[in-house]
Amino acid sequence: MARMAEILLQFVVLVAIAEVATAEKTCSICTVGAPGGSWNLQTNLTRWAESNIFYPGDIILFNYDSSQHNVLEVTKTDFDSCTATNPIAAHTDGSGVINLSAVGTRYFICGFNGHCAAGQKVQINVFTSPTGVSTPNSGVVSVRASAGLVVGLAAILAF
Ligand SMILES: *[C@@H]1O[C@H](CO)[C@@H](O)[C@H](O)[C@H]1NC(C)=O
Ligand SMILES: *[C@@H]1O[C@H](CO)[C@@H](O)[C@H](O)[C@H]1NC(C)=O
Ligand SMILES: [Cu+2]
Repeated sequence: MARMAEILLQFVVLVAIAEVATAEKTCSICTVGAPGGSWNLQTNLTRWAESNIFYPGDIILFNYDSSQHNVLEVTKTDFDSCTATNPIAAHTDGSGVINLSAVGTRYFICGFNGHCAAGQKVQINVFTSPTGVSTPNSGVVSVRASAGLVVGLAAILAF
């Protein structure tokens, strides 16, 4: 039981470190898919999300052709199953300004037929700001340090 918890915790820590190591703080007002992509079927939105790190107070902007796409904020369950019938919020006018006001995960899909299943979906992980406020371009090192603390904690718990 304790061994199981230890393995699980180490796995969580490794995932956290991997995420921090690949993400960089590249925006505080972040246009989804930019640069080089957009909220469409061509952009690898998972890669876009993973190439950024988001803190509370960051803003993400959706820009899209409203005759081709929309933006639905959904639950994790609806994100996973690409269910568009039960959105938390819907943006259908070609834009969408989302305030990532709190730590947590937000889920967005396109509600047009087949688009989510084809990959037009994005999960945004909002991390605790290292300084308590949004600090573009200065967070990564501090986040690494707190990941180190978690490793230390895991080591202590292992004994
Ligand atoms: C999108 O990017 C992710 C992360 O880099 C990668 O794992 C995935 O295979 C890519 N998807 C496509 C369809 O290329
Ligand atoms: C975003 O939300 C936070 C927390 O509610 C708030 O303090 C901040 O002013 C908001 N930012 C904008 C641009 O509305
Ligand atoms: Cu779409």
